[in-house]
Amino acid sequence: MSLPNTQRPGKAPYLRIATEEAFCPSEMLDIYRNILAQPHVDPGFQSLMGFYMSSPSERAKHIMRCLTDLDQVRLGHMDDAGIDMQIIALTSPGVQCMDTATAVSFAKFANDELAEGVRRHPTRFAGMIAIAPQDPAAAAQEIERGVNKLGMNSVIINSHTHGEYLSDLKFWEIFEAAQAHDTPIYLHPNTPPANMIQPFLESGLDGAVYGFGVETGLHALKLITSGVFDRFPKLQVILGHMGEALPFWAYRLDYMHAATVRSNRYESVKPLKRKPSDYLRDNFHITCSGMAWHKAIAFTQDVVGEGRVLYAMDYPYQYAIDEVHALDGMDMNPAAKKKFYQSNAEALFKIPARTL
Ligand code: 1DF
Ligand code: MN
Repeated sequence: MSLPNTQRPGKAPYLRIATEEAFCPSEMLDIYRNILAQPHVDPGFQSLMGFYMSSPSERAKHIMRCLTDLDQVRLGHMDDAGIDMQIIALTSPGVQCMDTATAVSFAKFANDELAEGVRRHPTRFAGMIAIAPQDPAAAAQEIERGVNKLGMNSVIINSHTHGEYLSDLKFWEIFEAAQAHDTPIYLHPNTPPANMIQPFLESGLDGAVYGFGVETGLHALKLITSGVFDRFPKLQVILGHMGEALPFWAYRLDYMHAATVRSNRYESVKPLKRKPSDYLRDNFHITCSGMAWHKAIAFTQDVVGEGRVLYAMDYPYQYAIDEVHALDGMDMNPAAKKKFYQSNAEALFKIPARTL
């Protein structure tokens, strides 16, 4: 067994832009503390933030210290890991565990805080717009404000909101705004909702280890099968964690979705204009957050194209310098590697292109 390489990665022929990086204003922790003190707490939220906010473990303490910082702690870690730039989003579940009024107002507060951080460090940070799906009209307005007033060009949504999925028509105003402003939506994981979590929770599999991926992959698939992308053909959704395994499912999804439609088995499974995998190829971008694994990355590039697979670290949850060395060392042609680390992110998040 060799020790992980934690040497500072040197300059590379590309910028390293990490695209699923989390932050949390300390004011959000105050709101979370109140939610956790209520008599009925969502079991996923209790398991996730209840843990990080109270555990004396090194992991929890490291994460809490990094999350709240948008200055020297974060920049120091980025320098140590060779990360040129972070695309930063409010950490999961963001405002989606809050009541509607709190969620709408706190999303604005968090976006203002993040915009300030980006203004302090404009060459190192870019931000995603947090929204409250609880109020789709307000969410659409916040996307407009985020783009026009705060200079942010992407949206973060942490999967389900109180057990509801964006495949429900009542949320589609959000997609309309995202398409109109050309802002991709990062569909980031959340813990499974109360009516799904029990079998995960009893085995300790509800979090990033597996529950996140199952729940978020399901959410993305519900978007596809509900016809969101037939209605909003330019909409772009970003998935982390190697597409929450959907590229690996593509063949079976295509076959079985077609078979299900043909047999009229469910009222809810309507014909789509295209195959499920066609939407993966045209309406999704995929990051390698949590999956610094060349074979999975190469497979995904093969399924959705080199222009749609991006680097992410998932700071501070997976702050692993050795993974940067592993990805730098991937046997991948230099043009594709530059797209992966730099140019795809510059295009998708509208970052002014920089030379090295
Ligand atoms: C964890 C992982 C937490 C990820 C996250 O946000 C998160 C974790 C609260 O390990 O508990 O974003 N992740 O994306 O893998
Ligand atoms: Mn994450």
